[in-house]
Amino acid sequence: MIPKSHPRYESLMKREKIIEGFKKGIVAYAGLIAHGRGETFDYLIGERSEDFALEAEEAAVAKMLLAKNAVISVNGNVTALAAKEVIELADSVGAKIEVNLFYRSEDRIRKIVEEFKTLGKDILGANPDAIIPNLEHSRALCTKEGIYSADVVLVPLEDGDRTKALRDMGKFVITIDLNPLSRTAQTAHITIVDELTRAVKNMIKMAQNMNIDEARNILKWYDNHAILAKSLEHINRRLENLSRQLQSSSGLKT
Ligand code: PTJ
Repeated sequence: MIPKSHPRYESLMKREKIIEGFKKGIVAYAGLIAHGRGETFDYLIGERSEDFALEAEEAAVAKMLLAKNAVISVNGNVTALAAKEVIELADSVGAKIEVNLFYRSEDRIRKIVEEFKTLGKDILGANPDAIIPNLEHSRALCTKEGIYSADVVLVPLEDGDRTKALRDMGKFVITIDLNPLSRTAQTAHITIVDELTRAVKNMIKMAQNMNIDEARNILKWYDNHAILAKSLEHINRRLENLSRQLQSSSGLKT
């Protein structure tokens, strides 16, 4: 049991959720590694939603509100960390949810579908009837009603290949990825460089307060390359400041 007073309570609780998800058979082995990679980038960012994240989150909500068929693609890590919040976001922007796995197994698909069902939500993906072109077979499986016919797809914690394949199908792709250098981050139309749970919670609030005119206006000004550049500048500046602080106190007795 992690005490609430622990200075790293939030981060440790997320880690517990991933471990719990792994024990339940929802999270893949590689999901444990992916989470650690995310933690590292979150440490560098400072574990809060910075302006470049909030701006991208606003644009993502705007795009989903304006979409004809928006779909949120969920995998093992997303389910373990934020299934409840993802449902709330989907309901706020009128999106469907579809399970789509990198390390696909029928057992994990079933468990993820059941996890959402327990929370009161039927999701797509258990019975795929379409294929994303130019992707290795099992990862390409999707549904006509969901990802295949979607105009906007949110793919949090995703791999670059599928992001590119979805783009090549003409879809508008949004991702949430703490690593601004990942292929997904570089390939998506909107890249939210923020921790999944924080991002989704922010987006739920934004969706509740945004009308269609505001959504259109937000998208007019959005520039994803500028957002990625800001995230890298932020990390760079933060590390320089931390390094300067250490240099100015060097020589002091510990
Ligand atoms: O459940 P599956 O089979 O679909 O597999 C899911 C994983 C995540 C294992 C799979 O998609 C994978 O291997 O992903 P990658 O290539 O490791 O990419 C995951 C990205 O998400 C990395 O860039 C991480 O930095 C980032 N990331 C990890 N945890 C978080 C995160 N970004 C935001 N919030 C997080 N909590």
